[in-house]
Amino acid sequence: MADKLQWWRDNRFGMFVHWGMYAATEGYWNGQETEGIGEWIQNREKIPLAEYRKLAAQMTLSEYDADEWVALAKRAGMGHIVITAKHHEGFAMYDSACSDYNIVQLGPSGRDPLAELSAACQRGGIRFCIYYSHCLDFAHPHAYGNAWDFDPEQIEMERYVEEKLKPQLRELLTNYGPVGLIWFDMPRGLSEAGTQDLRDLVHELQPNCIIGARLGYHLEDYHSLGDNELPCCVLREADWETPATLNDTWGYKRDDQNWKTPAELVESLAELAACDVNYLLNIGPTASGRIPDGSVQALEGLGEWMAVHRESVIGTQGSPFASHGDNWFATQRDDKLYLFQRDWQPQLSLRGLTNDVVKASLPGAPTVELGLRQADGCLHLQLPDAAPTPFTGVIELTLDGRPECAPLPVEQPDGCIYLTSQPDQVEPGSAPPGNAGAEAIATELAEDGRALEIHGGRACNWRRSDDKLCWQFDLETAGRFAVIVRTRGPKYGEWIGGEVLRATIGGQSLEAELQGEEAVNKPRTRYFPERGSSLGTLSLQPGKLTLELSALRFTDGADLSLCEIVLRRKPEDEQRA
Ligand code: JFZ
Repeated sequence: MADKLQWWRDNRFGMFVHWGMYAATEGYWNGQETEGIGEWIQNREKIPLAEYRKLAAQMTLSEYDADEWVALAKRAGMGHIVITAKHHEGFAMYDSACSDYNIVQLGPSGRDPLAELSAACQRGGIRFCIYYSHCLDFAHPHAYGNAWDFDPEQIEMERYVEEKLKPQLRELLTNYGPVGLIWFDMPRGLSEAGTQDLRDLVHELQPNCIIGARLGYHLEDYHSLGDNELPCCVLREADWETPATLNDTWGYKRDDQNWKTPAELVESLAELAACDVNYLLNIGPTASGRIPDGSVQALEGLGEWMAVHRESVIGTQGSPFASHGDNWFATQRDDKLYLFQRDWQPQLSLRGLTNDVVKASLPGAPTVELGLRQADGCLHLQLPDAAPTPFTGVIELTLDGRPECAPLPVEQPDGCIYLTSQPDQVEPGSAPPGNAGAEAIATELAEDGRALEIHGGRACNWRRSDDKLCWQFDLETAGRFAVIVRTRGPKYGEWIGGEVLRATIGGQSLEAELQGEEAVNKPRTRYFPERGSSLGTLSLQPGKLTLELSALRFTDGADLSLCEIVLRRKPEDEQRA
């Protein structure tokens, strides 16, 4: 069966567009700047429908040029655009016959922005895709989300499903040409059978349309990480995507100028590609259809990097390595391996690759000769002192075949063994998998009905001291190693800690309280504070070893969320060796 997700995997990178009447408020209500993400303003401020609908008059589209949007997306290296046909507010940004609460009926221009974007995408050769809020609809009395105009006790969701949801899906999948994917969001109130019905309806109308990302009941074709959440390791078992903002809102807010820099965007994109995860990066246009300057600048900056390094990201697969180093990660395509350096260093050495490297070059300086040496299982690259191009550095390797790597993590030349969690199937009581993954042995559900699980390469919902995580790794030379665990705090919050963890390797154990004495600086830590805590030092003998980790004490009110473990060789051993 030809895989209908292949174009999406190959694209790697898409543009998200949050555009609706919330844009007309610019994040202000009654002259006051509002808190939170812009597209939720009606809900947050409990704005009556009768008043909110007047915003339609300001949706002039006077600066809207769909071809310009498509051109910007293409310059940034994006292969598809996902636009909000209807967000939670319930206002259709297209010509809908089944509800006059739409831009063509109520807006001053009479234009249908979705029709224009669909046509522009076709002209530009990129995929047109749709976001549709399928359960929250602040304008319909029988959908969720509006408890100030309607009585939630009276919701008969079936009525909303038949009166609006299904008819609008029919319109969208009939009148706007081929739709690459439809992005559902915030499942709530639908049964599994009702959700399956939506899937069937989409497929009846457009068999090749991909169903993403938050339909519900795991009935999506691919899954979504949390907003702006970057995974902690390669997610090999399923298809994933990270939806992300350029500032701190999806819908336009005039005064949110907290733009990510092109450097951050490049690093996030490259790292997501290395983790086998797609990136869906948002713009929030104004009521007139203008893309904010901060967004344009960020995307243009990213686009300059992409103009040189596109090949290292688009159409690649995630890293073949069992784990990455702190300063490098990788993607692959056929016999090519792309190495990324976070901070440019003239020497890059790494272990775990078993191929012969035929050629090494810099896409940013193709004529520069690089030093290349492979000895004792280690690859050494000698690079120019300064990076040839700004942002994340890229080295292209041509191998003697497809990349082959050691199946277990090994010690890197920096003296560290990095252990990350794979989202493997959890089989209570089974033996540790041989693929460097963590295995969660969740014996019983915790009191809140949830069990320890691996999500986005992180161990979470960890509540029981009889749960255990195991990793295997290969150690070549004996030594003393510090065991450092990296755990994460709540989104936008403070790192907490205070838990007591026990690590056991080959019969020796360490126990310590998490103090968070080490900083962790990666793109994934921008929204989620992450710190490293040492559990102490163990003497290890060479061989295939297993680390077991359990939690002896938890911190009230905090979620123990484990991102990564680092075994770091003590320097005195290096000197002796
Ligand atoms: C949803 C929307 O409510 C929001 O307005 C925006 O459209 C965003 C892309 O998606 O918000 C969510 C939904 C799910 C998660 C986070 C935010 N999640 O699973 O972490």
